[in-house]
Amino acid sequence: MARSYAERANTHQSPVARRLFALMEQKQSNLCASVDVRTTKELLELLDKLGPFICLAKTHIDIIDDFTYDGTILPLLELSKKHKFLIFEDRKFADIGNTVKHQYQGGVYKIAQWADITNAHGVIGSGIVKGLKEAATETTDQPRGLLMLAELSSKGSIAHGKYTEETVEIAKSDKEFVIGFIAQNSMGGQDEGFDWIIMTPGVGLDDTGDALGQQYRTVSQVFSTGTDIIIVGRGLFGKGRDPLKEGERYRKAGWEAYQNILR
Ligand code: 5IU
Repeated sequence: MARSYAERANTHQSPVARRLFALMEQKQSNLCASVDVRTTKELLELLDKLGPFICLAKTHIDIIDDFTYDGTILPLLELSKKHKFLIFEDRKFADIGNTVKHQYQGGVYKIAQWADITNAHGVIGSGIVKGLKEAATETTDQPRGLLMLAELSSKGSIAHGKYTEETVEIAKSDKEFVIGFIAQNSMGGQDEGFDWIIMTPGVGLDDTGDALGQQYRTVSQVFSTGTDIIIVGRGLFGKGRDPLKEGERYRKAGWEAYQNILR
């Protein structure tokens, strides 16, 4: 039987994961909004609407045309406090430890300063976890968490089988910093003392995919294969959709699916 978010909020090794589970329980939400929009105004307006329904906001900060730290990040952090959600920058780091350390800390975006969670590909080996952990520790005393990319939702993805298994091995290299996976299935680990969080993109209640290789499964389908958090983008705010209505619809669907697996 699945363990409750409330229980995991008490026992997880990572302070970020504990905070996330506590928020999920409090807001009755396992919904992560993926807000792939191009302007600061759209980003902030959308998250102000979706805020009450989500536990996590997933950003691609490098697609914001008018990005500035003060104009984009400071109000984003205000919104995360106002609505009580964490921030996940979907950066998908994929270089040697020394390089990702600079990419996480520096440049224009300074991700380690503001994102509670980020993610990385396993292709590089465990040096990537070490490099990112060093960057987080040097940058802030706020807790930070990393997700490894174990499986993808897109058609023809080559991340499966041995690649996924090796990525899971890399995740084991840091029990406190690596909090889980972006994946389509459970990655196990419980019998070895890991409490990995599975976050799943490619979730849609009305569509089966898009023209560029995205594939959607429903909320109940992804919970049946071990998801903890559903990542939803265009299902919440795509053309003709009302984020207030869809936010509550996906929150409710996610919460009901979670309660069903607890039974
Ligand atoms: N995303 C995926 N699938 C993946 C990975 C990331 O869709 O396997 I890894 C990202 C891309 C986008 C969001 O930011 O999740 C999904 O958006 P839509 O729900 O609009 O398709």
